[in-house]
Amino acid sequence: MSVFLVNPSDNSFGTAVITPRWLFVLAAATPASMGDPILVDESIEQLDPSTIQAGDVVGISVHTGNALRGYQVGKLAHERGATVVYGGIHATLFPEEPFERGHADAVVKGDGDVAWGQVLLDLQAGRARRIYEGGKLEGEDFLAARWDLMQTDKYMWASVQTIRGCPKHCSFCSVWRTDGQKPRQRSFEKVIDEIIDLRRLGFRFIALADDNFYPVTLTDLRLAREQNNHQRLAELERVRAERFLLMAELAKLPKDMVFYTQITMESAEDGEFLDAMRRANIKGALVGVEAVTPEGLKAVFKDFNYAGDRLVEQLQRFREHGVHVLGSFIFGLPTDKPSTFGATVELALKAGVTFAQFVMMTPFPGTVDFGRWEKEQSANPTLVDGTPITKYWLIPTAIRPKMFTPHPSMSSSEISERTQKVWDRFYELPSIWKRSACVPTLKYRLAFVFLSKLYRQMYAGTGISSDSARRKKSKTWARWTARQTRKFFQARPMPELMYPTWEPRAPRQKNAATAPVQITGAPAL
Ligand code: B12
Ligand code: SF4
Repeated sequence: MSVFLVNPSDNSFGTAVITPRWLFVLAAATPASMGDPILVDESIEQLDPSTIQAGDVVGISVHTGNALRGYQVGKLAHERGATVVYGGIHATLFPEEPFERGHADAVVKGDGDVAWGQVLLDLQAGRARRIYEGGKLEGEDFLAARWDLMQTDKYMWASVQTIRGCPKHCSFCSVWRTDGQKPRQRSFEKVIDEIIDLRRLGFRFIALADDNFYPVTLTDLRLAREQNNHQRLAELERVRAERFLLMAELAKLPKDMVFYTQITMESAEDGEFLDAMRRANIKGALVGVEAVTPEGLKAVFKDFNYAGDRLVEQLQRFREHGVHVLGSFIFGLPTDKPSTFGATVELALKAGVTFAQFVMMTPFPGTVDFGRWEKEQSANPTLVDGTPITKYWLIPTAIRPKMFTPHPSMSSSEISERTQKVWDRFYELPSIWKRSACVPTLKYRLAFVFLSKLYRQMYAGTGISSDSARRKKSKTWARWTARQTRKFFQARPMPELMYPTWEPRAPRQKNAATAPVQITGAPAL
């Protein structure tokens, strides 16, 4: 019996920007008695179904955007006589859908670090169940990824997770529901050991694949103090202290290492934290700006962000502390007007963000926005080719609408066209060249230009472009650019790099709320 793990994607570029971490974590969760799993990342190349034999097990991860391709992969694997198991955020939110659409034999909800091994052992023993509750594991139970199984010449950045969960509750995001609002932090020793594994292999660019790298704000600390909530204050301080310990250790790694993460805007007020990030070589962060007006921020429950000039100042503070910003902006909010598009891109340029993404409002399942929309649609559902629009991920990409929720004053095509213009304006060559001055040498300035163009192109090829001809052209171009760009990220492997010797630390008490792995439902096999 061979074990396959497949990361589904309709778009294969031959080279991928970031490693899909789950693939290498589940490889680590595969019992050694079953041998090394075969890893297939379709963002590099498509699965060859003929490699699957009857009796094999195929694990497939689905998020909402790749669910349809995931179900096709499940069908192909099932036709080859394999047992098909699904997991990932979409399967967690809709555990019945893989059975209805993707020939699932079993589904894992939640974290797979423990549950996946259990599924495989149960399958081997002929006692597998339909649904496994993987739960929300504590940080110390997260597994280190099996980087030894990675095709090192195919990725630009590797991804390491340091914390899971986010205390915020933005209306367009499901993370706080699926991953929980309580931050689950890995110990810094485990994170550093894994990063050393990667640097030894020749990876010096690492994405810290966290929901929110800044889980404790200065406001949280102040409120806990004002409320004399000693227990909460102690917990917040413990979480924060661990962040600083991690950053202090990151700072000791080889100087050529570059980290990148995702963070909330409030961190701009925390100079001590930003300085620690700079010392740790965390050179960039995706900051969810979302909207540039107070009404827009209110609409997405993100009124902890600032608007207007105050926002520009906040974004500039990151730069002042040596952290580059990838600003993330959403278009299509009910409060958006035609003038919002120009104002947003001008703000992004004025604030000096190094990269920017302008995404169309998408109601992701599990979010407040989705719940509201589903309710609105329930009386008289809109159908596209027989599929309710609230299940848009099941609509083939070629006919899938670009926008789902009608806007009060603009048509979907108007929003889409205006969004394209914003991308074009931000990524026009003179603007990119000006921004590229942030890197030291001509070689890196060229890399910056390539990366900017690739970023813009990959987005055009994966959803927001307006026609299929443009998508096809974008894909060919992105394939070529991705190959060239990867060369800039290559580094000399450092097999001589030593792992630090860690002082033992007292084990922490486990959180009683952490769900253990359970098996529910009737046996499937
Ligand atoms: C890092 C990250 C990125 C990175 C890297 C992506 C990559 N190549 O891996 C970047 C920045 C590129 C990115 C891009 C996008 N992302 Co993103 N991303 C994340 C983030 C923060 C962490 C993902 C991660 O690596 N986690 C670590 C691994 C170990 O955890 P995991 O994937 O959850 O896997 C565990 C379990 O789910 C389970 N599991 C997973 N698969 C399987 C399979 C089997 C068989 C089993 C048994 C178990 C199992 O076991 C694993 C270990 O416990 C998540 C947030 C999140 N909490 O998931 C969002 C998230 C996945 N992204 C999201 C979105 C929307 C996007 C974008 C569409 C954003 C955009 N507008 O462009 C793009 C899409 C890119 C694409 N085409 O895939 C959403 C997805 C929502 C949804 N319902 O699908 C999330 C949940 C964030 C959010 N705010 O809601 N993303
Ligand atoms: S968008 Fe970011 S800050 Fe908001 S809930 Fe999701 S992870 Fe947290």
